Amino acid sequence: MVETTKKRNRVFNYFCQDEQFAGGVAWCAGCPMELIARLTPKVLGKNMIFVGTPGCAAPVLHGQNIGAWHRMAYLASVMTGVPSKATGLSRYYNRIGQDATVVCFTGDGCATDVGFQPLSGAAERQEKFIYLAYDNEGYMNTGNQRSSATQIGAATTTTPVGKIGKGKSNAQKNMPMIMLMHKPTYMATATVSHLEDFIKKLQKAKEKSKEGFVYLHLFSPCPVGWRIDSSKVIEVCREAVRTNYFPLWEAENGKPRITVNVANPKPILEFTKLMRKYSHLKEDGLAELQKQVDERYALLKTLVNAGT
Ligand SMILES: Cc1ncc(C[n+]2csc(CCOP(=O)(O)OP(=O)(O)O)c2C)c(N)n1
Ligand code: SF4
Ligand SMILES: [Mg+2]
Repeated sequence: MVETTKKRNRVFNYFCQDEQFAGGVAWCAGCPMELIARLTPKVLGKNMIFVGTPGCAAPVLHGQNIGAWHRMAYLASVMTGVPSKATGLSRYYNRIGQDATVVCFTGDGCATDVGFQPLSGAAERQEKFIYLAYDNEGYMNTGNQRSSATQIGAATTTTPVGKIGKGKSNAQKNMPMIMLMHKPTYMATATVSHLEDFIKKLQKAKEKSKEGFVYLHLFSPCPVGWRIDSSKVIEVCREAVRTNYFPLWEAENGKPRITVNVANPKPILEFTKLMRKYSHLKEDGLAELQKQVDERYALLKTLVNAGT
């Protein structure tokens, strides 16, 4: 109990300090990406530069007309070039000896599809910056189209549910695992229901980005596209962890470790019932989704146990 209170106070303290964003910004009510964006500079400190791409983060990170929504340095990039821009920036600051933490802040569509090649290249070269992908499992800013991060069975505007369509017919690309195979200096998955865990990972990310490439994969459900009540978004994140839909783990130099152990994972229905994205799934659809979740978790456990 005392430990839990201490943890809550540590998180609370972070939220009270040095707010870099305006009080009200143009993100939808309940969007966890806002929480991720607000918390990141509080932990990483002021010497950070956001490099962003078109997507839901952009309207606020870019600013509107001549007004800014935040006080940080920001560089806008095309979706295909964000790690290349970050490479130039971080190399330049290293060359002149100036302390700077360069953070790519992109959606899953950019990370897993449109901008994957330069991300893979930067990871392979061990460029010294942080790549943070907020994963809302689709192209949300353009109208909830499926991306390769969209999970099997999910209803989106390009995988609709009707007489013929039954949601996405193939499984989600296992992006954290793909990035693990690049052996980044540090990588982690995180979400906003477990802020203490996220904060520790951000602190480690900052330190490790001085040595090489860092990848952070943030589970960030979209209340609009997933059709979740705004007040239930944190619960959705928590249930994603408790069902192993989104396990929380980290890896240093390719060696994975689970950071939040779930002793008795709940069935996937406890997660899917909180949103309309999966509300059409019957027994067979849920079984297929459960199979995906179990297979992925088993793979992760095998790699953890092998000390890969
Ligand atoms: C090369 C390229 N392709 C397509 C687009 C159109 N586009 C703008 S925002 C966006 C959605 C990006 O999705 P994601 O990266 O997942 O971010 P989200 O909108 O979900 O926050 C797309 C496809 C673009 N700007 N550039
Ligand atoms: S559409 Fe979804 S991801 Fe985009 S800002 Fe709104 S809630 Fe967030
Ligand atoms: Mg997205």
